[in-house]
Amino acid sequence: MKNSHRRRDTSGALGRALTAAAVLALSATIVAVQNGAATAAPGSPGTPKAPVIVFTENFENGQGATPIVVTGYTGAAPVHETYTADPAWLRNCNGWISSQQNPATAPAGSGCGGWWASVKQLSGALGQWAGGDAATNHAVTAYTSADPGPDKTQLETVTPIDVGGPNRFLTFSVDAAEVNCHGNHAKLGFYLLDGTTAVPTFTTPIEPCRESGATVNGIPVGTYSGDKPVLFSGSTLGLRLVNFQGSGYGNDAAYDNVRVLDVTPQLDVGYHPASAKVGDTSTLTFTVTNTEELAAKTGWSFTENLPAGLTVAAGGSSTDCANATVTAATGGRRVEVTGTLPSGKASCAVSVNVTSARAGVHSTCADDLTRRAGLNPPGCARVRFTPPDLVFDAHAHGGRVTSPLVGVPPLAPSDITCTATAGTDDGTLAGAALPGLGSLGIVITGASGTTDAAGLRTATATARTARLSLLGGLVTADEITVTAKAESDDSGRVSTTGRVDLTDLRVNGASITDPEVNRTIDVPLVAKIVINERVATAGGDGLAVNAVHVRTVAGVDVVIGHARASLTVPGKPCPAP
Ligand SMILES: [Ca+2]
Ligand SMILES: [Ca+2]
Repeated sequence: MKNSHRRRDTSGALGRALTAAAVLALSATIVAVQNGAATAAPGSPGTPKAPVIVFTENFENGQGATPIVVTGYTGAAPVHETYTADPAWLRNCNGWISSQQNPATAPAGSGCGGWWASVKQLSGALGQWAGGDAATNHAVTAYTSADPGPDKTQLETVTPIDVGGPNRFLTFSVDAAEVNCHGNHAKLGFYLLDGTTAVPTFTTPIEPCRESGATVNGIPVGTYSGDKPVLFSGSTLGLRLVNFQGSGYGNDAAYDNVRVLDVTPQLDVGYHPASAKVGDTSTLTFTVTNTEELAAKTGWSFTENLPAGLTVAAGGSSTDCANATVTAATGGRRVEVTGTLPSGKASCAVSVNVTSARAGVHSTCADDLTRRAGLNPPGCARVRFTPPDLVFDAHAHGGRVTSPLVGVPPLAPSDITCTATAGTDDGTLAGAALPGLGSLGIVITGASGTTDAAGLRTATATARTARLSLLGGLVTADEITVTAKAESDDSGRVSTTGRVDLTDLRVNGASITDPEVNRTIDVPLVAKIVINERVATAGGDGLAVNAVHVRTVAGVDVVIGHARASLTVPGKPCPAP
């Protein structure tokens, strides 16, 4: 981790967050974490939110005018944090929580002697720097009236701090001050402890004398925070401060307002468009939104399982995240992503095209993430895939004649002709003579195109013809009803059905009931007669049904009871009759 040694910048986002942090009570912030309310809420992709304070220690709990050594200090509820230190940092004027409130005389045996006034001034300068009261602020001081030796632990937490869950991005900040900069400088290194593993928050130690945010009463002070947060794997952490400076010549410093901030980016999910036709694509966008300090967040990752019914569409994925790897196989349901938010970037996104072969509503929520590291969980996003808007075509008539001499056009026709909008048509006829062929009674026909609540479409045609007599009684019936229907399912597939109902049909003296499809009767030297004739139309997306089809040897073609229906995709030619 790189150390920023940032100068305090109260105009920046982190500055504001830290300023806000300074006025928050320790107990309030930790309660928020334990309630699980510390993580940022989803729902505002691209708009960074403030870091969440996981831990803050101002060394004020129960403090008054009497100085104590830091190992005797207990932090505020509910954590009641306590601290240890190497013995070298608890003697020779080291380890005192001091304040300008303290008596003028150094504590007995402290080793501070005549430096005590300077020790107290460090605490006052830090109080003024943090916007508090210089007269009452307490800070942990170390004036090294002897050599402490290098690389020793100056402070370490005893009670693990709950950070709300594993795999969080954490960063750290501390206020520090130092005097006697002509001597050797304190070199402070802070570590986050993951169990026994010490994760450094710096690459070069903090030296307030070398890089300060300001001077207060001649004392260099600053707020120092990591600019490259750590992806911390544990659910609890400890803190350790090591001073690499072994000399007691100089090395006279103090620190206050130790903070751990959760700067985990927020993951959001969204589908655009939110509604698409079956077979078309919608884009599932994962937005990773930084926290307000906009520090780099390196190596977050997640694995998303698409809801059942959705698959990755051709065209794959795209991202503007840094160092990103997106694995999303076309036709698959798994999306695996790793990436980085570069420093200064408010958000980045990963987009994956998805499609569905069937109509339906699909939701993507936090539970669909089988793996998530370094990201706050998303809310839910929904996408609807709707059936295609198929074109209705439906026609019915009671009968028609074509012949070399004179024909009869369709009787009582009903026609819905290749229209995208639902509608109906109907026709009636009291009766008709077919010249030289016979007669028929009342004819009632209907054609319709309908769309149900789920968007599924149906084209229907039906014709009813009564009191049929053809060819001198060769073909007679009381009533003939024919129906053709084309229906779409939620994938846009079309199925067809046909039906012929006959009441007392007689052909050449024989009674015919429940005829199979294309039942053919040959009357030699007179005619060929097909009952329940079926012809596929529209490439299989439609069906034509003739109840009775007579072809005479003289070349006369008679159809009694015709219905045909189809559903076709827009732009295709209208099916031929
Ligand atoms: Ca303090
Ligand atoms: Ca010293």
